[in-house]
Parts: sequence; structure tokens; C-alpha cells
Amino acid sequence: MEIKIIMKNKCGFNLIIKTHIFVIVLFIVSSTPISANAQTVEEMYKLFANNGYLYSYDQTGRLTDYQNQSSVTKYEYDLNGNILSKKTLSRTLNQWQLGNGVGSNSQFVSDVNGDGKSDAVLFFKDSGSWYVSLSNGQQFTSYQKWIAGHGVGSGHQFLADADGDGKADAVIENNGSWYVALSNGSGFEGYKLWISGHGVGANALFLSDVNGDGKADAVIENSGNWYVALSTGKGFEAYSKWISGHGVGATKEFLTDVNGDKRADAVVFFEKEGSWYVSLSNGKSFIEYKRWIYGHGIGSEEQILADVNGDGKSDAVIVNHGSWYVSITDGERFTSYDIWISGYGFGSKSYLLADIDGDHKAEAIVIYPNESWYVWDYS
Ligand SMILES: [Ca+2]
Ligand SMILES: [Ca+2]
Ligand SMILES: [Ca+2]
Ligand SMILES: [Ca+2]
Repeated sequence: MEIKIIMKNKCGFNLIIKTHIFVIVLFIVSSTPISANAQTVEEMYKLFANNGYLYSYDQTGRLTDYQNQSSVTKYEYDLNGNILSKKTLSRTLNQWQLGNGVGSNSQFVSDVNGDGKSDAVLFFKDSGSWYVSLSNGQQFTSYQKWIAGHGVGSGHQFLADADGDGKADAVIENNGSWYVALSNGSGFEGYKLWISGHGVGANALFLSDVNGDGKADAVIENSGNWYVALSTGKGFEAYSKWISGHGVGATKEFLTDVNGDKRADAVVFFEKEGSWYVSLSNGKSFIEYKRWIYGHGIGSEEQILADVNGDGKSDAVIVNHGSWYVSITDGERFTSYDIWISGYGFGSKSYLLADIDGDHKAEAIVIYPNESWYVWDYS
């Protein structure tokens, strides 16, 4: 568990621990044999399935790499444009990784088949298609379309276990109507309307279990008012207000369990002061909020709450220019932060934390603008 070395070592920024990155390069603008911006996941799949190559070029037109299903060859140039190196890496990438996420509107990492490992899921807004690539603990395996026509043009999409069977379900919200497509472990079943008139014009929307019954509830926040519609497993009940005056003007809001009682808590982050306020759930409401830390994440690019040490409590993680700072929760506050990773994910468009190998500790995942996915494994 090399990540622990970095936690204990305070020398900080220059310390890069050994990583195991198992996703390499997925999609880069190519001129041949297929044209840029024209690929769908299906087209990418077909290309590689036919042993086709993707060629990538930099802005000056130099070949930077070419790849197919079994290898990636990368070129490096010096300042004069001479080839410095040409390296070929064999790879065990699968179709999912090769075409991963091209053109997708939302990306999720959550366990959809109930084996304890979080899976990669992509949502395409135009077609309402949801693609799933199951995690086998070491990588994401071949993707499959689990449903189409679910959430075309929708405002919000969620992936959480709404009926409490241990498998995350595909849920969308549009104009206050929430539609749920339950996972059966190998597909999402036909969607059904679970509630309407909940969340029109809301500032933030969540699907997370706030009363600890294992079923994710539909929660919205607006002007510091948090409204909860509990899941019965077959629908969302009428909503009620659980707290007011919590998070007005906040930079970001979260709904996740920070004290380990299985009930998701309402957390808000203010970027100017780097302050995090927590309002714990007692199962029936959110109790008076308290500040759990300040000075953590001032000016940061991204903030994430996820359990990184496997104790069942979500920790406060911030990312800035490829540096990941972690503040572990002890259940009553976020303790002083420490740098866990540096030089990882700079320039990426998305930062995610999810447990994809089933060890209960979240791995750090980044997605680059070219839809390359990388996973930081601690081992
Ligand atoms: Ca899984
Ligand atoms: Ca479910
Ligand atoms: Ca619930
Ligand atoms: Ca809690």
C-alpha cells in the first residue's frame, strides 16, 4: 500500500509514488482512417474490431502515435522536430477503453451489477443511451449498451441504487420528473416515473440514501433549503424539507455519508475560505450544521467527497493542478489535510473517486478532454 508512504512523508510535491495506470490512450483526433469528430462508440468499436488503426497528430501535423487493439506506438520529438524516441507498448485494452466516452454527456463510476466493484457507465443525451463497462477488479471490461431512449435531452442523470438491491440504477430528472430504470445486473429495465414536481429550478440535485435503508432518495437543494423525497423502492414519496439556511452561496454541495452511519449527510463547500460545513442526517432531517474544516481547497479546481481509506466515511479531497489533497474524516470533523498524489490528472476535464477493485477504498480516476480514462491504483 504505497499510498501510505506518501501520507507519512511530509516532503510533499516531488514525491511521486509508483503507479499502475491501466488505461492508456483511447481516442485522439485522427485523420486516417477515420475522420475526426465523426466517431460514435459503435464506430470506434468496429474500427478496432477490424484491426484498424487510429493515427494521431499534433498541431504541427507530426504523427504522435498510432494504435490498434493490441498496441500503442508513441513518437517523441526534440525541438527541431527530430524523432527522439519511438516506443511501442503492447496492451490489453478492450473495446470499451479504446472508444471510451467519445461524445458522452455524463460519466459515472458506480456498481451496477452488485459485485462490490464500481463500474464505468456513460450516458449519451441525444439517444438516451447508457453504456456499461463492468469492472473485473483490474480493468473495465467490454462495454455494452444497457438501455436506450432513457433520458433523451434530460437535465440531470444519476446512477445510484434506488430500490436497495445493491445494484445502481439509471435515473434521470427533467423538469421535476424523476424516471428510474432499475438495474437487473445485466441491463437497465424499462424506466418508470417515480415522482414529479420535485426539483424544478433547483440549485443542486442528488440521489443518495439519507435515511439508511439502502434505497437512494431524491434530494434537492435550493437557496439553502434541502427537500427530501424518500425512496420506497418503487417510487419516491412526497418530499419534505429537512433543513433550511444550509449552503446559501456555497461553491458546491454534496450528499454523502461522512460519519459512517450509512445515512448521507448534507455537506457544503465554500471555495473562498476553503470551508466545509456538515449537516448530519438523523434519518428524519439534517441537524444543525457545523464547520468541519477550513482552509482546505481555497482556489481548488475540484472538490470530491469519497471514502479513500475504507472506513465507511467519505473524506474531503481537493484537486489542484494535478495535486490531490486529502482530509480524512474522523466522523466528527475533517482532519488536517495531506497531499496524496501529485502530477496526476493535470489538464483533465473530470476527476472521479470510486472503488473499482472492491477494496472499499476509492481509486482516483481522471478523464482527459480527448476521453482518455486513467485510473490510479494504489498497489
Ligand atoms: Ca460491479
Ligand atoms: Ca438497484
Ligand atoms: Ca433511503
Ligand atoms: Ca451520516
